[in-house]
Amino acid sequence: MKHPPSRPRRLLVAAGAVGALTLGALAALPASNAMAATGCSVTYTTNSWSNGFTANVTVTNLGDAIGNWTLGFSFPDSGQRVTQGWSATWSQSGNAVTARSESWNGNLATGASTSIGFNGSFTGSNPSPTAFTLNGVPCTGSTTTPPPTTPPPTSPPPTTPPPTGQTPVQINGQLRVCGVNLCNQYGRPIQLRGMSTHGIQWFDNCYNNASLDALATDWRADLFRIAMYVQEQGYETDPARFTNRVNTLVEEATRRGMYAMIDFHLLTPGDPMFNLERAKTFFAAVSARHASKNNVIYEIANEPNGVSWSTIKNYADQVIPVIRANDPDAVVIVGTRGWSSLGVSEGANHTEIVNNPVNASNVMYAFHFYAASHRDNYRAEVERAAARLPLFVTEFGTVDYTGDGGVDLASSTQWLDLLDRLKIGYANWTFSDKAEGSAALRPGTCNGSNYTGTSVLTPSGVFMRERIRTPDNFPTS
Ligand code: IDC
Repeated sequence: MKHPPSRPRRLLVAAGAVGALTLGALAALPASNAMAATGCSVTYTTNSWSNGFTANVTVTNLGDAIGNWTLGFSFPDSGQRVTQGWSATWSQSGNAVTARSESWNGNLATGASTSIGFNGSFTGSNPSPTAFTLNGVPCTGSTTTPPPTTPPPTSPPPTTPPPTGQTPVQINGQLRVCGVNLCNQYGRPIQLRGMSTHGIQWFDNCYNNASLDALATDWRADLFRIAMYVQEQGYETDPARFTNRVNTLVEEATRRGMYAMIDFHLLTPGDPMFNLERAKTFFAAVSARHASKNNVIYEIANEPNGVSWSTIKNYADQVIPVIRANDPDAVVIVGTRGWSSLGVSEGANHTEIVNNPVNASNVMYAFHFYAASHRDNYRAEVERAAARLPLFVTEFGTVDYTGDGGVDLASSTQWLDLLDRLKIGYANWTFSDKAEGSAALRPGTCNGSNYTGTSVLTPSGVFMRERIRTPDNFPTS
């Protein structure tokens, strides 16, 4: 722990805010340490179901700035367990729980807060812990522990509408996976809604100032997914050119306050291992370039197919560390078996992931659907999976799985209603003018300069623009 050189001790109102050092210990310490003010407050809130729960813990440092921290508390009931934590390294011994800061959230200035959390299980009751310590000092600043009997909220608490004139990234900031959700900088679950490019090797002319302005301001999209095919005349033919183009499009999304999702669009062959070295090279480059941004999401494998989950996991376990080495706090999305169907299209289901998740935190799993082809059994699987895994629909179509045919309005509406309810983010295939049903722009649109309004849109585009324009619900406290 680093302390600033000696300076007057801050007066703290909260009782016990100054460390519990004895006078003798004070005398023995160098002056700078003796002057360090300590103190903290913690809020601990839970949402529980039959015998599981999610706990969100906000830690506020009331003392001098610290460079790393350890939070400690004890579960009141012996059956309570931390099963999966995030935004800290969690451990448990008996009833005692410890959460150690990560490299990216260890620094806490005076008055600064950080939100961490975990999924837990319990056998008897699930009382909230009442005593917390930060670096060994009791957090008496004001500890809020709602009574354990509070039922989980059935609908999100009312939120202040976001200030107008702010972009999705200004409002939400750095995102983080929290339990099965994607949370914003206030630690609150959000849903991102946006569009995917078509293959940038084919429809590059569709991504220009006018079209991206329209996406940000007329469509009010939160998210822009950049589909960089690896094969089919994509990345493998000219890695430098495609890396540059992806970087430029990330910058363009950033300028407009949208989240940028970098899609390593592997598809044929479906074995991600075929592209492992390319993926490492590509993600090392783009994560270095965008490390300081707070709006980049990495999708490392579009649609693995014909391979087991353990092969996909093996790929992910090698690619994620490459990204994390440069950009430790970015959310990473992992494709799933059977064209990112959570395994369903190849006779499996999400439990193979639950039983063998990737070796990293702050990770989500991709689910893709095409509304005219994938219906109730896929929706039911998403609903089951969403209770246990953080999901992101990084690609879907309103049409059939070929990307063509008519819009299935009924199925598309059912899907999007489900995703809205579960707060699962999505990107629609495609913001392009290809002559196929899934394309949002009418053929020829990208030869012109107008991308706003509905006159340039296909039926799929009209439907998607309306869904995406609907005001966001981004909590700001
Ligand atoms: C489709 C495109 C189509 C292109 C084809 C082959 O819509 O124009 O010719 O790819 O590259 C996916 C894939 C996505 C597919 C889409 C529709 O991720 O690349 O795009 N789809 O078939 N998975 C399921 C459907």
